Amino acid sequence: MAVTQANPQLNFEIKPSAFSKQSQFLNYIDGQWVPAKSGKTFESRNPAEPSDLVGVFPACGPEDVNAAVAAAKKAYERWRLYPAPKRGEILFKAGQILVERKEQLAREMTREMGKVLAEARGDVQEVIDMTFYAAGEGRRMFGQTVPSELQNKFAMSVRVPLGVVGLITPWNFPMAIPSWKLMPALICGNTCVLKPASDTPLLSHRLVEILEEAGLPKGVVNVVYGSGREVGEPLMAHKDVSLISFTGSTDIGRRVNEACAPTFKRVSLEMGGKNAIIIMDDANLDLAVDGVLWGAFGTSGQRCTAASRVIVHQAVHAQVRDKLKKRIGELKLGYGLNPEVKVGPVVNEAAMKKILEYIEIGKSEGAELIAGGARDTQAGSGWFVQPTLFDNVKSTMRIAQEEIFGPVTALIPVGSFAEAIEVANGIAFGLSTAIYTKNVNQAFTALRDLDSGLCYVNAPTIGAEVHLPFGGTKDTGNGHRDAGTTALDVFSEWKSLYVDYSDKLQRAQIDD
Ligand code: UN1
Repeated sequence: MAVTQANPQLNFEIKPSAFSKQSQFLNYIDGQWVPAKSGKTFESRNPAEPSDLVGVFPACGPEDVNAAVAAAKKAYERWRLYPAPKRGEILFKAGQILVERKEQLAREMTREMGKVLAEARGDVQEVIDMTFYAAGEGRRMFGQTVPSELQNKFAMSVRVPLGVVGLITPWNFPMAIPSWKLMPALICGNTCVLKPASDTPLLSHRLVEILEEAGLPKGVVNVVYGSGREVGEPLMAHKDVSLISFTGSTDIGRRVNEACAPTFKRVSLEMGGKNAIIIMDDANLDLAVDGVLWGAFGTSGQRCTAASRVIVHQAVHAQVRDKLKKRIGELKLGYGLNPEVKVGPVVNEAAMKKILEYIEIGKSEGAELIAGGARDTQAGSGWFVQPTLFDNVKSTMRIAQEEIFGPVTALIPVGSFAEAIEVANGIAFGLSTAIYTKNVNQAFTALRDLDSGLCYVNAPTIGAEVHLPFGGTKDTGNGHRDAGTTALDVFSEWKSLYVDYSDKLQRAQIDD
């Protein structure tokens, strides 16, 4: 792998052995690695250096989806009967392999998706956490045992799997988000067809290789690569698929919801965000500025939890702006394998263009550009956008309302706590919010009144952990949650069981 030779601007070493030589990758259907039936392929490229080809993947169509669903349907009949603690053992094994390969996987992730190495390690860590967490559920998966209203009658509820589930995952957490869906789906006894994002097929490939190595029976997980139109839509329309779990934009999520309606599929949607950090006049400002830098520019702002709004009390507005301007100027952009780099590229050229368009929209709306605002060609040949700060943004402006999904944040001055909450809630989304304050009354009032699925005090909007529910209100979601025990609710049905051992007809609800 000649990354250093291909780009002389890169002043750090990447061991050639760090990346595998394999460049052709295949679908995984019924335990076999197979090409697309059409023979078509697509490329995955390094966003920091697009001349670096990461791999070539099958570009699938409905016929490949049908084969994957058929394999999953066949495998379901055995997998549903496999005891959950035994399913857990396979996941524990997969977790151990993930621990051993963490560094290698993280490096491949930086290369394929662009996030800096420390964050790629975090992404893999989130997979490890989720895998062990879900594995443990194999010995819990609690239902309820309740008294019956009749004598000699036993009453309880158990979780049962749904069948074949379709998982459609984004590129921004190329392993973590597939794991949020795969691991709970598997522990519940479902079989899966995964369609990963076309920008990051390699990391899903790696995850499935690990599951195979850990002993997952054939057909239990199947992976089909390709576009939303050619793979996603046939999966959503398929009569043998019981659920679609989707993470991505609100626009696509709406289409997923509609596409699943005719077959009454369960649909779990995790969509956009326009997350705010509130900085009150009593906040520790240096801490808050640290939080904004991490929340807004971590993953180059490409998290659904990214802090793309900073609502700041007017008493500390100038101080916060000046501190942010200085600190943004110190952020080093570049290829994320370079340990000095704090901000990597955005995922592809189209994403870069969209972000740059939003920057133009911000300027034309009258927002004041304080830092960044352009493509950075010094950082490398890839899709680099300077970390960008707008000031004096009004809550009604498009840059304060719409998800940009890039390293752009908007400083919105407010005059009071009440106004801060109103502005924070005054958007279509409800994923994550944060408040910096030392006032405990204000902190708890914010936790009560902020309309979002995640709320933080004195920490930024990013950083959710796998054992609590992840998701949002309003246009962010449709009432489901990934992660935590709530993921089990997505991937299982409740079945209520009654056993009457009285040896006579007992009639519930009937007066005798
Ligand atoms: C996402 O942005 O899609 O809380 C997921 C966080 C991460 C997950 C983000 N643990 O920011």
